[in-house]
Amino acid sequence: MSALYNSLRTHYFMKFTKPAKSAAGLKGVYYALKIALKTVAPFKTVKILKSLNQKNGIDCPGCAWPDPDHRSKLGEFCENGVKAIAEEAMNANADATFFSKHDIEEMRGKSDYWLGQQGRLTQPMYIQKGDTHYKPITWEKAFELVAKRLNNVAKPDDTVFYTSGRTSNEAAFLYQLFIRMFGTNNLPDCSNMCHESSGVALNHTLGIGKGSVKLEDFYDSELILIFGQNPGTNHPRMLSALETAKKNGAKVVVVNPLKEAGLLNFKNPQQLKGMLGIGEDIADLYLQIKINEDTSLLKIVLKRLLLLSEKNPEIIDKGFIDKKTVGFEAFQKEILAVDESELLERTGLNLEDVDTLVQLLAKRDKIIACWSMGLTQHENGVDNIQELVNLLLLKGSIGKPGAGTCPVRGHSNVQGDRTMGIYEKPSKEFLDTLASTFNFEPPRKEGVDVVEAIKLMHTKNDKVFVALGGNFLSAAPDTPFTAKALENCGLTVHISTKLNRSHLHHGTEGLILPCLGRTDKINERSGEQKLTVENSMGIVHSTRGNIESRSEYLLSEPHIIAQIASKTVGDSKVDWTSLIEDYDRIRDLISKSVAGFEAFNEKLKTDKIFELPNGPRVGKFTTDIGKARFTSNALSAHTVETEELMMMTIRSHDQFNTTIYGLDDRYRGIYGTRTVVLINKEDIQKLGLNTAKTVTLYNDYDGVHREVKGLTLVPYDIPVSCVATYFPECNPLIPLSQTANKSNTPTSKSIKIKIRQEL
Ligand SMILES: Nc1nc2c(c(=O)[nH]1)N[C@H]1C(S)=C(S)[C@@H](COP(=O)(O)OP(=O)(O)OC[C@H]3O[C@@H](n4cnc5c(=O)[nH]c(N)nc54)[C@H](O)[C@@H]3O)O[C@H]1N2
Ligand SMILES: Nc1nc2c(c(=O)[nH]1)N[C@H]1C(S)=C(S)[C@@H](COP(=O)(O)OP(=O)(O)OC[C@H]3O[C@@H](n4cnc5c(=O)[nH]c(N)nc54)[C@H](O)[C@@H]3O)O[C@H]1N2
Ligand SMILES: [Mo]
Repeated sequence: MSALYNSLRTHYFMKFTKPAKSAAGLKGVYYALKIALKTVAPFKTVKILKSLNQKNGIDCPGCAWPDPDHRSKLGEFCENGVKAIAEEAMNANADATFFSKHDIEEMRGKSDYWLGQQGRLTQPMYIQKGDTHYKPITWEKAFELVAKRLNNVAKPDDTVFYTSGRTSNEAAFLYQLFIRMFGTNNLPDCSNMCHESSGVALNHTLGIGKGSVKLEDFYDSELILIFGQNPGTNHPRMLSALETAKKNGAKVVVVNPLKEAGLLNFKNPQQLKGMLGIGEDIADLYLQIKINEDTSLLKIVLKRLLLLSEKNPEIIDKGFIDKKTVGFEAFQKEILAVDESELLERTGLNLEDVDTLVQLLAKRDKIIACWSMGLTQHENGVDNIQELVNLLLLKGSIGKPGAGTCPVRGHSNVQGDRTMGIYEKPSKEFLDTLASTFNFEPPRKEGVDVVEAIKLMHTKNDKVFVALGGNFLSAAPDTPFTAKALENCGLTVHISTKLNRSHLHHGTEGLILPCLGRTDKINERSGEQKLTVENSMGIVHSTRGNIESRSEYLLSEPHIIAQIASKTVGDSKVDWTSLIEDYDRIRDLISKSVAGFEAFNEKLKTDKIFELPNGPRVGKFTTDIGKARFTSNALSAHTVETEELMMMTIRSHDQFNTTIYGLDDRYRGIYGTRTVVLINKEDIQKLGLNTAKTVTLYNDYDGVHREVKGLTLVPYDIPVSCVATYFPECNPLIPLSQTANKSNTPTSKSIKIKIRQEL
């Protein structure tokens, strides 16, 4: 396992400067193009960028932020979108010659950055335990092997089918249909590690696991709250929406332990003013809260609003509360009893700032609450979101223009994949529809999520693991444990575009099946094909790559799935091969099976984009009781002992999840390294640490010693007793046992650690 750790310690020329106070501008465009032109031919870059996020063009494979109706003439993409397409469209190929030159052991010693830089996978590859190298295999043999191994397992539940959120609706639909015909609901996906807490909280309180706002709501809003999100890096085009909102008079409040540049000031590179370096201040109030104390803050705010409303009843929306919600009395009783000063101390904030937030809320009701991983990846992640919903319900701020919930999604089609049935806990209604449409009895037992899947595969029982995209090993917690889980499988199959660490910890047998990506043209018997995706706000639209395939061997994701399905479950109920001659046929099946997709092909032809049904958006709460629920929510149970610190694992500006574009985190002033610990100066002093020497982070959850070595301390503006490190380098410190209540999401943003100085 030591190779696994070694590979994470890559130091180039390190440099630390003051964090930036503004994001984007021409500098952003410059950096993006610099990265793109280093790896992609110029004509290809231009061709892709011209089509990126345009109607009938390529949907950006980066984040899921929606496209505005009026696309900018200067291109509708951001710096990190350019990096995403450069990563996919790069000229280099990790082909059969590459694999013959590099053995598994050697590749395990390389960084994630190096693995990505080797280029696109171009040919199916196979390896057996004991072999040193992956070797080419024909598609025919690969499909037969997968079918044979799947059909040989003792029971269908001895398999795990993972999905990452870049997969199209068409691929996701075929995949889940095939898997359920095969006989299991073991469909873990990246959502389990991401917005699962949002889905659970929103379903329970409002009746749908998705957000309620549309892009236009930002332009109408009076107050936008941004909790635990770093849009300057992870959703840069959201900054344009915030800029417009501010011009229209909205106030923006940010709650985040770090002062993130994009939330301070934004120079819009799509506008002349921004190009000239004139920016718009974004946050009117910045609350630099301690890690996982958002619910403490919200409880104080809720109490103050309730108290104010005793004299000024219009501060809360009693009409809305009476008509549309349940549970208000219990909620009110709980909140009025909280001890403000105790809560305030936990947050590390000052009362004056908290009161400014209360005043802003008191006078407004067109309020949007945005959040991302800073709220979901904690033990009380579901509670965090439910408390935020309480605030919106109190103000009557859901189901009207300019107001509502906005969980800002991660992967570009993660929301669509769920809509298509990628879920280990499918509803009875969804399974009933599949049963009647396709004339088979789907499995009714709930399947495993990511954490449960790792435990299942660890049991040394020759499971079969299939991944439709993603990098299961590096994304999951407890890296060495997860590596063992993959190695214990009988067969591991990765349908991937790029080489990653998951490929290097294969089962008794391992397959890499290379596929076409978002930017590639898909040609099938009936001609060129388009695919579809759903953005973060429930809007469905098409995406069509425009680059000719680089290799005769590459197949699309739907094509690979249909072939595996045909060979595994046969063609008697679904004619898999005919479906992939013309993807309209897949969409016809989706029309019959998924609510909101009726006449799918016709809608795509006439309207190009369409909106899925969303009750809360129109003030209809689709819970089992037909009303929204006020809830009572837990605070973080964490206490850090002396010498302990609370760690959050976050993304740098130069990465997309486990894909590392570069070694800089420009906005945070970190260059040439990813093995860092952002830490408050006071903690450095208190713990007597020397920043000139590296440190080891460690913890001992469940009596198991976990550590990551060779990290550099960076004194940073972060609350005391909190530290930040990068994902995935510090995932070995996250125990599999630390997950959120009710959503089972790994608590990647609140892990207790200690620091040991290295000699
Ligand atoms: N370029 C790029 N774009 C991406 C991605 C990427 O890796 N790169 N990833 C995509 C995916 S899958 C996702 S899910 C999203 C992720 O998008 P984000 O959620 O923005 O990503 P993280 O880096 O995990 O950042 C979390 C933010 O939460 C803050 N935070 C941490 N703990 C707390 C807390 O306890 N309370 C509060 N209030 N804040 C906290 C951190 O300081 C940080 O600013 O982005 C998507 N878009
Ligand atoms: N510690 C810590 N861990 C985390 C997080 C965190 O904040 N902290 N965040 C979590 C979150 S929010 C998420 S979403 C997960 C992400 O988990 P994943 O989605 O599993 O990880 P990615 O890094 O996005 O996957 C990258 C790989 O996907 C493949 N790929 C890229 N494009 C395509 C494509 O078009 N088709 C196919 N078939 N393959 C493709 C490439 O081979 C690439 O190497 O990680 C989670 N893990
Ligand atoms: Mo995510």
